[in-house]
Amino acid sequence: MKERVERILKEQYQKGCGECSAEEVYTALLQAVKEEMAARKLTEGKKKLYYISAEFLIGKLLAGNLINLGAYEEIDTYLKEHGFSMAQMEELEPEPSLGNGGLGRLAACFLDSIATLGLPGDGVGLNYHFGLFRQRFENHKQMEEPNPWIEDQSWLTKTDVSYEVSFGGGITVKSRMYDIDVAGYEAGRNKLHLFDLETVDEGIVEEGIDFDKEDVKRNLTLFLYPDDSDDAGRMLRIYQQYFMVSNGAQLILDEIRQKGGKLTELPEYAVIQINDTHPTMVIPELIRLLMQEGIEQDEAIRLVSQTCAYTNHTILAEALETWPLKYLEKVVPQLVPIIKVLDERVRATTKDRKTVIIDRKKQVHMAHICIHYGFSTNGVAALHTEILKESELKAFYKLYPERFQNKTNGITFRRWLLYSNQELTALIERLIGDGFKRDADELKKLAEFAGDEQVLEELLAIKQKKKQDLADYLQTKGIVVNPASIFDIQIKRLHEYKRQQMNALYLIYKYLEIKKGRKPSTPLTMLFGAKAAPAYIIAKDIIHLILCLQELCEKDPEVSPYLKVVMVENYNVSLAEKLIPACDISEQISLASKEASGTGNMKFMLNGAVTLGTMDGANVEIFDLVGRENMYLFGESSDTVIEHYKREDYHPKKVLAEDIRLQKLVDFIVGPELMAIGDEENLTRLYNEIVGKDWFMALLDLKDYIITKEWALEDYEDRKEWAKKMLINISQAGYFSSDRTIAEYNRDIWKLSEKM
Ligand code: 26Q
Repeated sequence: MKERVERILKEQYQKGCGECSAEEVYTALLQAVKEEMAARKLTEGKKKLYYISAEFLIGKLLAGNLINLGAYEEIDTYLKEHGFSMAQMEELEPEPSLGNGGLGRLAACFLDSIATLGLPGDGVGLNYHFGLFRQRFENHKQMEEPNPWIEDQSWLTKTDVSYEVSFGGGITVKSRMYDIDVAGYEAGRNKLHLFDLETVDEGIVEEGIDFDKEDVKRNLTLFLYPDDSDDAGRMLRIYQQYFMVSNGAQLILDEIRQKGGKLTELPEYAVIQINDTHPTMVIPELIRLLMQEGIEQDEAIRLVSQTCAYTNHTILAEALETWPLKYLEKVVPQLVPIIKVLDERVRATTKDRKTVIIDRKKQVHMAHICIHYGFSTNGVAALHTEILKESELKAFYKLYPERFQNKTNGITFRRWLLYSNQELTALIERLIGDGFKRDADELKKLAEFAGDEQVLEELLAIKQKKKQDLADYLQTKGIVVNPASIFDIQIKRLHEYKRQQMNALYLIYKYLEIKKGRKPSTPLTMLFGAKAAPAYIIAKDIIHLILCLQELCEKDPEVSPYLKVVMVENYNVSLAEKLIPACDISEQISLASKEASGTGNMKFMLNGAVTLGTMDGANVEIFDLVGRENMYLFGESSDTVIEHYKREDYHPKKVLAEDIRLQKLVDFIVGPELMAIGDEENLTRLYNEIVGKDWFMALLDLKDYIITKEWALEDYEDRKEWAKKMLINISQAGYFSSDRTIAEYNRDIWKLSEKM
């Protein structure tokens, strides 16, 4: 790799590494890595997986690619020899934020594991010119800015693949496919195909992004849509989705023909994993294309149904996509007759109107298409899948019990351990050898060292080092944190169900305790990172509250030595890589039944944080693995919560009336201290929401949350016992390797042969 870099520097700048600028070295590195990857053999097989997703939150790629190519250390040393560093290179790399959060990041982890396991499988998505907005804070409020990431030199490689895609109103566009190579860890190579339009015009951003039909050619792949149910009616999103799936479908059929296959053999050549409902239209689109090739409708439907599998990532009713039939008639009129046929078939075979595709209000239920016309439906954690089967999708489960299965999410250990926590990786390797890098289950061997004081000391020393690293990094952004304090971290999209507001109420509790003179033995630093969808008013009010609390603590000399609040700006993958290894307490506090899985919870566990959480999503599985001793559980169960919703018997006012202390915490939101810092409108609106509605029941669990968190903070004082908990968490984290998840997808759904 070093030689490649040298050669490129010579060719392009006629200089050696020592005489080049950091930017020049970065550009050469990028090219060298691309060359090295291109030289790797592509993983091939008769049958291929197409993981189709509106989001791939790949994050920066340089370091991860170097690790997977086995060249990280070589380049690290090489850079140091010439007065540069990897950290410096990473700062120069723009982060592609081509996803909102969990679902997009999961897709990226999956690509890594698919390549690593040597499975023939490519990603198919869109090449958004601007990723998720950049977040900035001004007057304690979130501001959104465009977030470009494509530079002259980037990971994208332009291909000569191009297709025509037609929309209603006589609009036809020509696509262009760009590829990003995905190298497996010490093995294999696959591709991420991102489709784009050459006519997209970044210049129109200043004029706003409001969509106008005439402008589809200039607008189509300009922006990633924020996860924002209020905005879900936006027509451009349907244009984007259809553009993605039509290109994907054409690519799949082309690749079958290139292999000499017949289109009637579709299920033998392709399996399509539909990542949430966003790519649903691939089903009617493929049926349409097959019929165009002369295949009978019945046969086309059968072939497509045997090829498509669907993953559900949410049970939030408001997030399940339904589109007015009118919109589809306008954007994709060619699909409407097919969707109607699919609906009629459902009506002819089942009496249960809950499963129809087009409902009485002429709304098209995208998930219903996927379940009826796919061969597999899966949830993303054990509890989530149970809830799908027993309540949310019960009517479907009755129809097709054999199609439902669970695939608990996972994360790639290459990024979330080997790269982001090299110190911990080195310790593990010294203790149990390097087998865990290929077989994450081997981490279990670490449990043997639970009584080894020396190992526990080393573990604590590594955590301290990562906390210091984070403190040093934050210092460069003008933020001072005390590395001797407890780092308690909640980083994830801002959503009421994730209950950052409950954490903020704890903060108020702690602030008031300290004011009363009850000072903690070890100071506490509460770190937050979260973007709110631009139109999600209450989410933005919660950010406002946290930023006001940040200032309140900061400016109060009685409090600031003991309690520090930091909400980092523009939380993204790169920040996660710095925050997670430094965490002591991982906040996973969603309302039970609402978080499908969570994957941050797994990343924290792997890095030796102890979870403070509810019995929700994959927390349940973490609990099963580590037990009561090594996790702090609180809150009502999903059964209780679901009952409350059914009976409509949860009232925040009742909870507050029963406990005056909770009332005091909530009142603080609109008290003089915060009103002096923040905005009356925002604080009052949030107060009214919590007191009057509290749809995600933050107050239901608040008391238990406070008690449990206090208990965790107390336990932290016994450093040896705490270190033991850290060790047990790491030792049990192997289950959450995405290699395990992908092996299960392949065993139960895709059935690809590992090598041809
Ligand atoms: C929908 C309509 C219009 C615009 C945007 C959207 C939209 C976009 C993204 C709706 C949802 C999403 C993303 C959902 C998501 O990230 N879900 C998370 O998926 C993770 C991976 O399975 C789980 O771990 C999380 O629990 C789940 O919340």
